[in-house]
Amino acid sequence: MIELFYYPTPNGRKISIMLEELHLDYQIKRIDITKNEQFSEYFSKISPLNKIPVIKYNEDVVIESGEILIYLAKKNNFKFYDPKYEKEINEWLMIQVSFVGPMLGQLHFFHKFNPGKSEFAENRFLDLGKKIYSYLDVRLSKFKFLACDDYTIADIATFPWLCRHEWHDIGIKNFKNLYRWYLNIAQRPAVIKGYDPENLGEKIPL
Ligand SMILES: N[C@@H](CCC(=O)N[C@@H](CS)C(=O)NCC(=O)O)C(=O)O
Repeated sequence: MIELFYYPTPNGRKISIMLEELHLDYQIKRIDITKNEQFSEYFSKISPLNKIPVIKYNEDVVIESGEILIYLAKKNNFKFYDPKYEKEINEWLMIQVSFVGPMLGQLHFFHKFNPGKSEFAENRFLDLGKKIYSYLDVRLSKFKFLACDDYTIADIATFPWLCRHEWHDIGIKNFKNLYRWYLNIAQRPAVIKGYDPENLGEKIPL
């Protein structure tokens, strides 16, 4: 049985969605980051940077969401990680972990949770958020999914960040290719299940 150290954030949901897509049995180990449980002695031994997600898969402990997605895909016959598109999948996965997640994460901190604390930071991350929506929209005007015309781990990594679109106030519906991609992924049964693996009644915002 796979153990998923998880909290319902975009990074956590990437992995619950992947596990659902692969039809794997897994057990959620909730690490409540709002209560600083990530800093407990127990979890510090598992996660060197005190971050979720982490998986335990037999003898392996795997950290970092991008690597966890690659690891799970490789263990499962390269599902959602077709070697034919490895370069493009890695590119868009790296774009997610190095840019989309960190910048939208800062937008959440300043625009959603601390408005009025720093006009400079709010404007900077709102501007970067708009750029991200625009870059993704252009890419999705050329391909059905981010890396190619197939659904891959690059989409699985990026989708949960766009699920916070109501927090961003950028207007996802104005980005026609991005919104088409978003609605397509949002209706996948594994995504709906993986978005709320604890059955808390959380729904993907459309
Ligand atoms: N680069 C990491 C980022 C993971 C991350 O930032 N996790 C957040 C939740 S979304 C976390 O655990 N934050 C707790 C903390 O930093 O104290 C990944 O992609 O897995």
